[in-house]
Amino acid sequence: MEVVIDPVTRIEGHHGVRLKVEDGVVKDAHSLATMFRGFERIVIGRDPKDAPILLQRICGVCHNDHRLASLFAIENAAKLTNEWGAGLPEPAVLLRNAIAALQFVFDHPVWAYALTGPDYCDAIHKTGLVRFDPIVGRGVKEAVLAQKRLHQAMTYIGGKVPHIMTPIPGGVSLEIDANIISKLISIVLDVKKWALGVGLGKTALEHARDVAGYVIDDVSKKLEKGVVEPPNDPEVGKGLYDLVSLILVMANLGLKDMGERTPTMLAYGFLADPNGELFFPSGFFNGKELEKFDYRNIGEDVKYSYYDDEAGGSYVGEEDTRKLIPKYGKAGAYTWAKAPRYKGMPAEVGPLARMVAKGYRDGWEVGDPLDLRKNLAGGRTASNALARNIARIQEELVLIDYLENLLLELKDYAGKKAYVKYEINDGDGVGLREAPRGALGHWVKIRGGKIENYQVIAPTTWNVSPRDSKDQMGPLEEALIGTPISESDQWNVIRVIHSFDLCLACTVHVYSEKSSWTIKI
Ligand code: NFE
Repeated sequence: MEVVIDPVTRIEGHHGVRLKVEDGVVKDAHSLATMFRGFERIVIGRDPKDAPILLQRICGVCHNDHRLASLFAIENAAKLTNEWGAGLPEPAVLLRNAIAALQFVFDHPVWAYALTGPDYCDAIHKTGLVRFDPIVGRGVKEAVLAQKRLHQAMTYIGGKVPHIMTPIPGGVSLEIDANIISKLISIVLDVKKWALGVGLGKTALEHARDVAGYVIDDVSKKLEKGVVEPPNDPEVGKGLYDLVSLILVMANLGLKDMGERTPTMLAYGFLADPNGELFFPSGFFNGKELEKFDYRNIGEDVKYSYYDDEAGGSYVGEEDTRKLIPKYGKAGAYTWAKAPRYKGMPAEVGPLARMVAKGYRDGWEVGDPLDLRKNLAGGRTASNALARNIARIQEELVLIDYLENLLLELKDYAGKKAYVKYEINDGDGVGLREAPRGALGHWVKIRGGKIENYQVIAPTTWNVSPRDSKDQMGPLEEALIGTPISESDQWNVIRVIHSFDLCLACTVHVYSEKSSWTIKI
């Protein structure tokens, strides 16, 4: 039978899935982005310095990510910076990194507590693991209080939230003030205490290893005996340790391999220091090994998207934005998302892809709870819902450490200039970074002081991608195949979808229930 879940809830934006179900499992899946988004068209013909302000409105969640990606692209076109934003005065690079990391540390708990957490509520009771109740009760309250503090911190250096205002073309409209940085450090230490649920004796990274170790040592062994219990530590049971419960509940439900797909994964890299060294490296895992990343391999296919067939291209930087013409009702098409491809292949983006790229470069220092390294080297998949959930939790902890160190470093730059004045008339630029949901890229062509062409690929576009001209499914579509589903229980499908933490607002703006129409722009 066909099962349609539309809208999918507890995501950002508008999404649906159309599933073919046989013998209680998903046999085929179509991922539906149900809104059109025309932001790239909006900036054509404008002053490039307007683009970051307009394009950050793509999303109220990752507003700073789009603002920064757009700034990177126009500063790159002006030959001030590389594609990752390195090249500006040091305080500007570091302040932008602090804003970005604060956003990540804010955003992952939204996913954990508000978006996917409730997927596991009934399972918590079914498996008898009621100690995990924090996810739906006390934990949510504590997470909201921690998030309030993180937004205060972002406001100190971003001006306001959402839609921060201080990063501007050429740097940041703010000098580093030692008192403000001290306030930020105190907030981050409070958040760290919340996240770890214990004293501050260990780094968050050490805790991340503990989390990873706990999963390796205990879950697989204890699963053989039956039920997996939470860590037996009186201090555990607050903050992100609650999130370990997601992993444990999944394991207890026997969902270890759910949401699996061919492990093609892409990371653009993120958090360049003033010398250009990336804290999160770039890389493309082609299903067998990690390849060096080259953004010129990124193209977009529109065979199954509601756009004119000319709207795609083999290199996104050469696509013509004026050809982004909506064609609702196009034969065969089923979504407003395009199909981004790397060397012609679909690729999953997000914390798991970042952890894989970082693991290859840095020796899996954050722990390798699911034997990703062994699985990937052995040709087995390591891309599944459990791995995505673990990676997001680990990344939260890794970034709390990063923030703490960065803020201490920033104190030394008090009173130093964080801005360089420049003009741009002609140039092509690329802005690459990672947003919480994955790899984010902005591409711009500037002629005669105006934007001639602009392209954005948001992380969720990669993950909710439809099929392409070679009929290769998008990552979420493939991950849904094989998921158990019944008339009374569709939770597993939702759990798989939420493991990608989708944001359709970033992906696709105009909605109509009419069956056939064309938007005139
Ligand atoms: Ni709208 Fe976003 C993030 C970006 S979407 S939330 O993270 O960029 O995938």
